[in-house]
This record gives sequence, structure tokens and C-alpha cells, in this order.
Amino acid sequence: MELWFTEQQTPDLGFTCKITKTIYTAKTQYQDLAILETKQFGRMLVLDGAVQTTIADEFCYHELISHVPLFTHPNPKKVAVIGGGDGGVIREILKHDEVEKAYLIEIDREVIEASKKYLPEISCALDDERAEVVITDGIKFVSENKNMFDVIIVDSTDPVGPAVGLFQDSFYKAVFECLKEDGLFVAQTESPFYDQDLIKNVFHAVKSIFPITRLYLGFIPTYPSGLWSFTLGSKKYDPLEVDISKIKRIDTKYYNPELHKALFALPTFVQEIIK
Ligand code: AG3
Repeated sequence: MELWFTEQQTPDLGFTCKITKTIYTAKTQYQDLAILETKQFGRMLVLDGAVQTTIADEFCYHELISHVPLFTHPNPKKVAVIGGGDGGVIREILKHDEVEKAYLIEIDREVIEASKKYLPEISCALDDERAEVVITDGIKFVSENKNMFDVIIVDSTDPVGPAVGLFQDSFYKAVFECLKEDGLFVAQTESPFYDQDLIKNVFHAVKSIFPITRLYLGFIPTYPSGLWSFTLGSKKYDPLEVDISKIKRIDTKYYNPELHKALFALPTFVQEIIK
């Protein structure tokens, strides 16, 4: 018998994968969690029915959300990830030698535990001595800590359920305060094809708080429409002013220095969204 998993990406569109095994399912305190073995993408983490990451394409998302901010900041020593319990962003952050400490601020302990057990390729750096896991609400953490980080990366789920607050103006204000005086942050901000209002609202909210606000795009095959956006807010450093000849070569499959600025070149319909 064939088994298929479908994420209902919009009320009128599904993304369907053939699965060979349901590896693990749980109802956590915050969400429904599943680890599936798919034919096309290998093991897949699903939260509340939405694909979070897969072994085959996780590098696209994790590299894009990590290396753009980290290579924009000249000396990122203290970095925080809000969400991202699978550990993929932490793994990428720790490829940067100057990083002294990377904090994972995750609300749902069970995401971390399931990822450690079933997605070791992604979660492998969580036990690194430079990584520190804090189980708490990201909004609370960011509000309670001031002037602490060089870079903050918001690796949230979609703006429904536990992540709603991570897309609100008050959260971006708290992120601003939580960053050092020359700090910067990046948040994943969904698909420019399906989530135009969200991108517009986030962009303008960030722009009203941070001196520099930029949107960049990447391709993530398993996410709605494949085309994905990231919003960067910075107090001082502009990703478009980076001297790319000084970017160190690290082991990546998507990110490279030549792409660093090119990612910010937007299709006309995306320029329109943030105008
Ligand atoms: N966080 C962003 C996932 C958004 C996907 N949305 C969807 N499938 N509807 C991914 C976490 C990876 N560390």
C-alpha cells in the first residue's frame, strides 16, 4: 500500500510526498510533531502539519538564514537562535570560528529531543561546547535580556500557533534592545508568492525600528512555492556593503560569497511588496 503525506499549503493547494514510514509522532505541549521517512527528501520534520525541514533540502534554509547575517557582522561572538529546535541553524553558526557562544532559545523541548534522536545530521552541533540550549519562550527571553547579542536569528514556524508573537512589532522592538549597539537580526518571513501581507507588515515594522532593513530570497524546495523570504534588520552593518573578497570560504552547499549580495536582488513583484 502506498502512503502519502500532504501539507495543505493553502486552502486550495497541497504538497504531497510518498512516505515509507512514520518514524515518530507526538502531541507536545505546544504542537503536533511528526518525523516521517519520505522517498523524495529523506527524513522530514513536520509541526502542526507544516514541513519544517528535510534531510535533502535543509541546507538551503539553514545556510541562508545563518551565513547572510553572520558574514554581514564583522565579528559575531555571541549569537542567539529563537526557535530552530532541530539545531540546523546552530550547526551553521558554529562553522564560524569567531562565534564564542550560540544560544538556542526553543519553547518546545520535544522538538529538540526528537531532532536529536531522528535527525542527527541536522541536530549534531547541539552538544557542541559552544552551544547552549535554553528551553523558554523566545519572546520572554528577548524581553528579559538587553544589549546581549551580536546576531539574533529567528527560525520560527509559520505565524500561527506558538509562533504568532514572533511576527509582532513588540517582538522586533525587544529584539532591537536585546542586540548590542552594532547588532543585527534575521527572521524567516515566509513565501513572497503566498504571504505578501505578512512580508509587507514585517518589513515596515522592522524598518520603523532598525536603521537598515533588507529583504532577501532563497529557494527551498519543500516550502510553500519554493521561493522563500528573510527579513534582516541591522543597527549598523549593511549586507550590501560587505567586502565579499574578505568572506572566508566555509563548507556550504548553497551560500557562497558571490551570492551574498545577489540574494538581495529582488524580482519586481517582490520589490512592489515592500515599496
Ligand atoms: N522554520 C520555517 C518553516 C516554515 C515552513 N512553512 C511551511 N512548511 N508551511 C523551519 C525550521 C527549520 N530549522
